[in-house]
Amino acid sequence: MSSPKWLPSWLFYDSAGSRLFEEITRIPEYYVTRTERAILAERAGEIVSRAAGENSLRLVELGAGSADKTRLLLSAAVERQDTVFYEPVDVSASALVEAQMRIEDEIPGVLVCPRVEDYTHDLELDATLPTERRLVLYIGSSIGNFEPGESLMLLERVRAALDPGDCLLLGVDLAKDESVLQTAYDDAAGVTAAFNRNLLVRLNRELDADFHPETFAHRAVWNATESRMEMHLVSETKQTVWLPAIDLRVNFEAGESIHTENSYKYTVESLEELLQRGGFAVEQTWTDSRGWFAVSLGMII
Ligand code: AVI
Repeated sequence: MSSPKWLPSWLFYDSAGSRLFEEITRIPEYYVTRTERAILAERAGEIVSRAAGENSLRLVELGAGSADKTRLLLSAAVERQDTVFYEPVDVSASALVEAQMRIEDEIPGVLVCPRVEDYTHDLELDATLPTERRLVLYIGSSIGNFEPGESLMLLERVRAALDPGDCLLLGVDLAKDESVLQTAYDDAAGVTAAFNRNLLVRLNRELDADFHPETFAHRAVWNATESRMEMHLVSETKQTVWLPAIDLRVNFEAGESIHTENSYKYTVESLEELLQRGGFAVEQTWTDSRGWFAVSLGMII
């Protein structure tokens, strides 16, 4: 048992967790999704033509599509060319089927070619025509949930799957006033708390554990040294939890925490440095008027 205790944040995303995350994206305090959407709504045409140059564009998305944000870029691409190939890459076949139906239904001219792949381990893309360029989307601040070394490895893996002229659009949340971050990760309606505790509900169901999720308090903490928001579940009592499926008993002191998530916050400089270290030349970075979120376009040269 490691000390301090931690659980990997990918465990959040069972079907209930994915629904709760969707709900988080709509709560007033969670500015992340709507701020990135506003940047893309204003800049989609510019981003697409910058990435395409004189060529036609094929969009690849890491993850099964961030709904209306992806739609903005696809619509901008369809305005430039009659048919746009869109390849969402995800481990979940059902999420891909859902994205395919939604996108093909809503944006005539987009042909969806889903790829069931774990892009955090491997990424293989089809060869493109000489007149085509790829634009890979990794938006939604998803990279923020990886440790710095993992983020770099992920970019290097993406780069290895691309050719000169291909681009990556990376969306990250920027470091800002602590109180804004604090309320975004600990909202008044308790949706983020439910999202965090759902991890224990999942362990109860899948590993037959006997966590009492209501005895764990949701804590969101700004770690300025590491430039990240942390989420924790803090045991309110001294207790022992049993996970029979893996024959494990875990003791908690009152006040002891399980660290469940890191959400790294960048600066424009650290974002551009990450892209460069990952092998991309920075073409342009766009932010919103408050400087809360950034999307940056990197190209392989
Ligand atoms: C998915 N990811 C970008 C979210 C974030 O902001 O780090 C997950 C999240 N955790 C709490 N609220 C939202």
